[in-house]
Amino acid sequence: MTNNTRAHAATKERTVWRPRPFDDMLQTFRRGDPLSRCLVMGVLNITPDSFSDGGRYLALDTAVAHGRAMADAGADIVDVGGESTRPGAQRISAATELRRVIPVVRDLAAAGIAVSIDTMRAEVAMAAVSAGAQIVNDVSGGAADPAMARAVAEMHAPFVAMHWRAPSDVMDQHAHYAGDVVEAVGDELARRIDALCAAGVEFDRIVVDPGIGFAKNPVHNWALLSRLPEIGDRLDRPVLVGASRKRFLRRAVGVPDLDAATTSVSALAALGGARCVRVHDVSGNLAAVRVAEHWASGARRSTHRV
Ligand code: PMM
Repeated sequence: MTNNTRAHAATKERTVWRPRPFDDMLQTFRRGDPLSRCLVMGVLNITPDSFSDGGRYLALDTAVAHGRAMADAGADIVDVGGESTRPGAQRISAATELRRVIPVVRDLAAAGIAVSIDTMRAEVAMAAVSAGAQIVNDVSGGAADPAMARAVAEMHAPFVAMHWRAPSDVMDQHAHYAGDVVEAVGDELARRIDALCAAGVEFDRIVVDPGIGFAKNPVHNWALLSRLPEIGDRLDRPVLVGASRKRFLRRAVGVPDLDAATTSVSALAALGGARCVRVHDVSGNLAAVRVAEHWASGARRSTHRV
């Protein structure tokens, strides 16, 4: 390769066009436009022990192939995570997390795919954004790492702040709410948003998540899902829902294949105003949110003459 062709290849790599679905969604939300289609975020866990896909994508080529396959199936965003947060999971080192996620983020972003980084560490978030990630998805909402809020503020990245009370190894001990769980989660998320904004994070770039399955029992999860509009209205922020294949669904539906239950939740969540669902089965959930989109626009149109 000559110096010229090398420079040309480098320029091409830098200028690869990448959709920015989260920014578009945040803008739509800011303008108060009617709900556009709920986004579909595909889950890519590069971990040995996540409860659904643990161990399947530890090799770089299989991880990248699965990320690409989800994008081909219609995922708006691929969410790359290197640390399991299943109940009981122990923390891993930053070095291990970086080694797992950064090459995958780099390859998917270079392929023009919108990537989010699922991490509780500022160091990992910054490295992932440098490698091409557009969104920081933190299950602790910035509470696990005191450096996260400043890092997000400096990077101007959209930030998913999930409701979280404690690390995964002890979170089940924190599934107690004195009063109404929906009010409590709303209050705790409101305090988290205040802390993030005090550290410089732009309010307009925050997306909230009720944290299904995190320090919640099934009753809490169903209350939060069935009252999503209250959470979004109370916080004046778009809502993301991550219920895919989670334990409480198995108990509720009583069948081992949880993708059908997840797609039902996605359709109902989208009708309840969720702006993004984080899921394993992209095509099924894309169909679900498209049905919800038509359902909602059918309801709007039926009040006018067509
Ligand atoms: N759940 C998991 C991991 N990351 N991120 C957000 N924003 N919301 C979630 O509910 C969420 C998340 C754990 O589930 P997994 O093991 O299937 O990734």
